[in-house]
Amino acid sequence: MKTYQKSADLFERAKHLIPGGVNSPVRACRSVGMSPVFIEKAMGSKLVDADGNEYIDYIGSWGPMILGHAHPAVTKAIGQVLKRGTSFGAPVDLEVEIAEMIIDAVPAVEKIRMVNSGTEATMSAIRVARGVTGRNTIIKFDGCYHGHADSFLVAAGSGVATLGIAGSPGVPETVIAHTLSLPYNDLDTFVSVMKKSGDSIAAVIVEPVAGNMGLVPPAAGFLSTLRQETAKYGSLLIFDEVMTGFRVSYGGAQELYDIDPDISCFGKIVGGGLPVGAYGGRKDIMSQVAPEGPVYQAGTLSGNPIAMAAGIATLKELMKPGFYEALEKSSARLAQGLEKAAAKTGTSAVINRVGSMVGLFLTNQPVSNFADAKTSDLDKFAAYYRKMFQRGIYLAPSQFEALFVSAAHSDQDIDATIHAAEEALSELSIK
Ligand code: HOZ
Repeated sequence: MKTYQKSADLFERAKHLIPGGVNSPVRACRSVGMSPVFIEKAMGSKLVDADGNEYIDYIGSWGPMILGHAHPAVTKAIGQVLKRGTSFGAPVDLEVEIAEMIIDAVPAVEKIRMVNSGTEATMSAIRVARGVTGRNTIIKFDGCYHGHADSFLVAAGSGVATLGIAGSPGVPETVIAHTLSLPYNDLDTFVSVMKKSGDSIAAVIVEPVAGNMGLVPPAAGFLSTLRQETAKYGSLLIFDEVMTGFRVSYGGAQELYDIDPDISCFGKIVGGGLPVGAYGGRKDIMSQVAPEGPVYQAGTLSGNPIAMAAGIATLKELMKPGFYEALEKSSARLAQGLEKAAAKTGTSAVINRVGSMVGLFLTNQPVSNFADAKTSDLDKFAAYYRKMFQRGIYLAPSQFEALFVSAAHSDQDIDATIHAAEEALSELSIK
């Protein structure tokens, strides 16, 4: 009989000390009617909680752990750099090395600035876009999430969608007055808004594959239309590749869909599981960033040596021949298995997948934007989540998050997951 007592005790203590007992909202598991478990350790595809329960993990720290947890090459690199110190607040060789690696991988990035999170990357990218264009307004898309900076908390995905809230108190109306949020994958609306307001748009920011409203791929022509229209009106196109960078292919979604954005934002994988973000783009744009240019952005821990070492070690593993092919194979195995499990149990479900990012929506209609995603049966999802959890499958505790497959997921892990899904869904269909 499994117990969760140590996690329950820790959560009780945490609730007195930390808002909601957690340091990021979704992990509180409220939308699936549960309390979180506290993680003791992780290895490969598995997590172990404070009570010793083991899980096959499909969160992967929300994306970074593409190699699996505690990969030996990454832990070794961290260990070696630790001997040199933990933070210098001064330039270090590893920053140059990772900048070279990212620029080599992503041709649209000619210069890059390392920061400490995806949120920092996107908020800095917007500042640069505003500084370069001299315009204030930005366009984002409903259900996309670009971190928690003020400008982005309009019709946002991820935790904002999970909590079912429109935005956030504390965000001045004068700030969000400069943000337009449009339906994802809706070419006509986008083109007509650009026709009317294109001259005042500083930037269009998009998740090229949306991973914060569940998983929603770009429709044919969506990203190329964003590219054409932004170029036409002198607005900058920003790809938020915090999730997709080095995930859907080594060169990210921009390589997969063959689009060159003006600015690209990264996070997650480039930090190998440590707190890292990055933004980069064309030389003429990035040369506007201080101290080369007037747009100010700074950070004490930016380019931290340990984080850079973890990122470099991760990217080196990803460069090995056959890496993405193998990941594609196991991700396809999972998605096909989930589709079969849904069909066999008579469950209305949509499985979306791009590479190793997968989304399962409990709805009977195709999901190509946030409104579609919201047709999902959230109560049924919560019940599905709990049944999977009981079977040792650790999914994102929200209908509006993606699932990440790593290189450490074996066929055995995936088949066990499909088997668990079939059992869980069949129990749900009986009720
Ligand atoms: N907002 C992130 C997921 N898209 C992190 C959620 C969490 O850690 O709670």
